[in-house]
Amino acid sequence: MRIVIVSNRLPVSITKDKKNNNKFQKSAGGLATSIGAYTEKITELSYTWVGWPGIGTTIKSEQDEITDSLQNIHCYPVFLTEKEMDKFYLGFCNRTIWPLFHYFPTIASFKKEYYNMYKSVNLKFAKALSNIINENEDIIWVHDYHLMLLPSLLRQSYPTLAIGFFLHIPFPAYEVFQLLPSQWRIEIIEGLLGADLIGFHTHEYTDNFLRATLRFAGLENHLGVINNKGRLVKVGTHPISIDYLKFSKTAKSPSVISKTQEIKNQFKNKKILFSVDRLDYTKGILNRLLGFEYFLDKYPAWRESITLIIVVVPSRIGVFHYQQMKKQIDETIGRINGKFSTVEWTPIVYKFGSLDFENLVSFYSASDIMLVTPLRDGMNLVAKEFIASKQEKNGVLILSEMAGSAKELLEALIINPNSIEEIGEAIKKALDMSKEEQSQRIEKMQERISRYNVFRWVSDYLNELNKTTLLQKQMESQ
Ligand code: GDG
Repeated sequence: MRIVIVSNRLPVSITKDKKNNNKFQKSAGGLATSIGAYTEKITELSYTWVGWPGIGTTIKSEQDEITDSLQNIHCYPVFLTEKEMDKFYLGFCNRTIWPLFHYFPTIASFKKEYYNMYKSVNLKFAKALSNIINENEDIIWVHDYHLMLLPSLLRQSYPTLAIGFFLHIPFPAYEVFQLLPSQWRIEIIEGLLGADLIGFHTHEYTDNFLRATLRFAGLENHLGVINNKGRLVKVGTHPISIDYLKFSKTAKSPSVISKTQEIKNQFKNKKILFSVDRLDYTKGILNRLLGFEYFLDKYPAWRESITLIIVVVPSRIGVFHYQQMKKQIDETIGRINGKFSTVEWTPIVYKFGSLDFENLVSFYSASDIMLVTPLRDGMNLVAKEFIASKQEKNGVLILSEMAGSAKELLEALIINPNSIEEIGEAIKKALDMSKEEQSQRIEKMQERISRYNVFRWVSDYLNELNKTTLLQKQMESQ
């Protein structure tokens, strides 16, 4: 049995070094981190990862060379041209689906040329997969909103192939999904229904999808199972998790312990607030900054005794709303620092770039308060990673109720990110929380994440997929 993981991007990107040689670089983001943790750890796993390698070459000999070198690391490339990336990735994926599914309909663009390219790139993936699929031995696991038409495209050629689909972002409420032109929304639902199992992070997203399926495709479900013209499709909730041990062990390693201490020494006698996200308007970075400003205004005694360290990782810079968000973040940080800074103290320390893994864990470990304030987020792994890194069981997580992870991390201080006041008051509450309470809350969350880690997530998902295909076989033999 082989698992074929399909996602828009491979877990590595290829770039050119100075001598024009191919260089592999690990891809960032939630999908690569979570599935990557699984493929790295389960060494006996037979798998191939299919996706875009981050390079737009159209020269056949270069493509062959890249295909060969990727084979050694279980990857198979789908080459996308600049035009495809522009209209498919920056267009339909990130200007239509991403804003709409995160409840930003006013900035969603509904251009037909984007959708047409989305269809053609999904078809390109189906064709690329046909070069490697073995219908009787492979399990295909398609990931995320870039490839929602792919399950049914595969199903047309492979009636008995086991196909799973997982959506990493929210599936929106019926009224929001309805904003998609009628032909597109029905094609997307039918596209997904080509899978045997469709997974979501939370019950809300699952219910939203089932309702959309009923309203737009007229298909009812029984306990999450849909009978799609004689083929069973299971729709289920599978909240993604993290490699808990990787974070907890790293946090206890000598080099991270010493880096953690360095950070604490650098911000001596100050409480450290920390946040890290990809640059994205869904992550609520501006609200977080304004919440911190509210706090400093309302509780002046805390000035000079607290620092917010904010890391923003560059992402989708080609999309206008991301450039605009970057500008607003820069300006707001400048304004707040200008308003409160003294000769000895800068309230916000800002890095636009990424941290290596050890540094990331050291910052999680050194911080007193973690701010996770998305306006909408499928799950949010950062919140879980912070908890796993807190091996001293000190610190407080402030978490938006709009993140899927708020359904599991019940002991966090849950806030509504649209309320600047709620964010500011939560900071105060976190600072006032006793050490005992911090530790009790963290322990409960750690217990949950360590039990339901990313390995459980993958195995539960694949078991469920297996059960659904068996049920289908039973039904056919009756
Ligand atoms: C999508 C959904 C869902 C970030 N900065 C650095 C860094 N990261 C890593 C984090 C974390 C990942 O990137 C981000 O994952 P999130 O889940 O927080 O967010 P998205 O990228 O938007 O992911 C999300 C996820 O898919 C999985 O289903 O949870 O809702 O939007 O792992 O650690 N890693 C390093 N340096 C950084 O500076 N090393």
